[in-house]
Amino acid sequence: PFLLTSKMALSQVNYDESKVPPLHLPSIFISEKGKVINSKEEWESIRKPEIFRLFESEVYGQIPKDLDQVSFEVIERLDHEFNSIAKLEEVDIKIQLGDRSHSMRLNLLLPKETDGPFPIILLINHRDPEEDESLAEEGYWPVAELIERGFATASFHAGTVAPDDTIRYMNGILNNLYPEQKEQSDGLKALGAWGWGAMRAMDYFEQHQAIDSKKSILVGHSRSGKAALWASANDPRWAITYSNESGCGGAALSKRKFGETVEIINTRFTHWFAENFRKYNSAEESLPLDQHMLPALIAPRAVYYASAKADQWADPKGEYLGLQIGSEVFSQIYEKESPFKTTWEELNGPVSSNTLGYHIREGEHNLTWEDWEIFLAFAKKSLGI
Ligand code: GTR
Repeated sequence: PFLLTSKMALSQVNYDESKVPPLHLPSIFISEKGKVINSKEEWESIRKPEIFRLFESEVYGQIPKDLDQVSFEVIERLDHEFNSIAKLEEVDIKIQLGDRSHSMRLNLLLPKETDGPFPIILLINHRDPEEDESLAEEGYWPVAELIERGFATASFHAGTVAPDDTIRYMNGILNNLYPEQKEQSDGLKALGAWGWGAMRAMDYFEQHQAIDSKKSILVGHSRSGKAALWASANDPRWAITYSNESGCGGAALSKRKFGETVEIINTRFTHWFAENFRKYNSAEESLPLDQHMLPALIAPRAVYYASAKADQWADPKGEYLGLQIGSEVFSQIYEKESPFKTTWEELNGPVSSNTLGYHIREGEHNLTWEDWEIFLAFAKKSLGI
């Protein structure tokens, strides 16, 4: 899908299961000092903060939490395509920190029929609807269907916090609010910035009378799915996190080196991950963590993954295994039963409990109505609606 440099010849991209190295994953339950973690208290006070810090320093970089003030300027618009069923709020969220400030745009649609409060679905969007007119048809953000099912739904464009560009990514919150992060090897990068954007959207939902922010769902596809997972690990306000085909650096285990690898992603997308992540280019064995630990950081809140069969670049098996192994924190620490009883090879149709779920569908890399439909059945069950 892109030009590989001579150092990373195409032949190095592995799609052969028999060539996947034996998996030696760092244990979720053994602390850095070698203590075996048995209880919720030990998990939350010892191991969970250790793992969080590892992801922050070695993979994604920090998401700064400091800000002085968040304010909202809302324009209610009537001239939009969903006017017969939904109210549209265009929200400019303004964040101030000392004498610095940044504004980001959020679009929120609320069902018109009743007053709510409505459960809320936020989509982090890195695709441009103006350049990509097929978006609505495919179901990437199926506003009408979500509204008809009684959800409020919102979306912000990734570029409103950090442009998705190797050079221009700083022209957002990095330059405007957190310039000191640019000098740090574990400093904020684009994926973290998009996660930060989701937090500011949540700030708006929390004070909105027509929104039930306790019934909140954060959704991201692919690169935005990576951001959604990291956002939710940083922000306990999300009830459900749905990562669609987020692959390398998201749902999939890096140490399998199947499809996209750490080196490839760090070389093509130098603006996504912390600088420290580059230490693991072609050296996944030395990673002190892997992506099975990311859903563990979100536990006991609900986590859902989806894959597509033709999306081998994102390593569907590595995505399933990551969630399956990570689900041990849900079952062993929080007594939430894991639905992932079957091996990958025996998997046959969507599997879910109230807290965890997974599906794989036919077809290519995309977020489609089919994905939403299967996911929404899980979401309703999980939220009890
Ligand atoms: C690809 C990238 C993946 C994934 C995808 C997307 O080019 O290699 O990691 O993020 O883009 O966002 O659609």
